[in-house]
Amino acid sequence: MRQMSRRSFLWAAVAAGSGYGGLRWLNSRRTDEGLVWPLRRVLQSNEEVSRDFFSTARLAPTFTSAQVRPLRLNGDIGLGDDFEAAKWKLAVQGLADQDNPTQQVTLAQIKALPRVEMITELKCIEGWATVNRWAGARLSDFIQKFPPATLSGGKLDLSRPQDLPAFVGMSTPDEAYYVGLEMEAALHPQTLLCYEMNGAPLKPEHGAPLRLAIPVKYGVKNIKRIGTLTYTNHRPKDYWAEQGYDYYAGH
Ligand SMILES: Nc1nc2c(c(=O)[nH]1)N[C@H]1C(S)=C(S)[C@@H](COP(=O)(O)O)O[C@H]1N2
Ligand SMILES: [Mo]
Repeated sequence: MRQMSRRSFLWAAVAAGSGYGGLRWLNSRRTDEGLVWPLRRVLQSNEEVSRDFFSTARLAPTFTSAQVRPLRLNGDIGLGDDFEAAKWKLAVQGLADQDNPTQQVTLAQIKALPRVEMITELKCIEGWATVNRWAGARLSDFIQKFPPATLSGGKLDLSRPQDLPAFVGMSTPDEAYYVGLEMEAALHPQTLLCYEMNGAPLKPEHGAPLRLAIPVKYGVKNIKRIGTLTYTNHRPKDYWAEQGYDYYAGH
């Protein structure tokens, strides 16, 4: 609530300032990463406010089975035909293992992690939303099983987030679509590496063999057909952020 009212306040401040002639002023400002700078600043302060209040205990709303909607399809960047699902492995980079910082993880290894189901909303920045049933492994369980190199060089301890790499980056196997996530979003209990949607194996157009479901973020971050997963301290590149959308993309 606090986050929402603070956010509404920021937008209201912009709206008030952009009344008569204000919009023309706004639109003629220098752009910063594809967006006029005053709006970019607002997104950045929203991000700071959201990150301050973000907690892995704050859950996105969940729904009942009766509220699940038929699959809705959007976005096929990085889902080209030149792909053999049977040969797929997830390339994981930035691992703690000094000798093998990059490893190939199989779907069987991901399915061996505790299976979690959730019914949550996928909200697209285009303005629509749908309710899906997801099944997969928590990304936090994956991170425990395939731990990143820590900053101290010591053993992974999730209660010391300051010792973890700050981000997780993911991209499609062809690297045409890619997203960056703050580590706290990656560790959120509703952030799942999914192999099923609405009770059936994931379909190719929805990202088979493995996609992300992250209901604390907009649809853009729910990357389909994950090919690589990278633990890093550098903010990973993000396809839609490069087009001028909010990098944080939380709601
Ligand atoms: N690889 C890939 N993942 C993607 C996209 C994309 O174009 N390519 N589009 C995103 C967007 S904008 C949305 S809204 C969701 C839609 O997921 P769905 O098609 O399973 O409903 O996928 C996201 N993941
Ligand atoms: Mo979207």
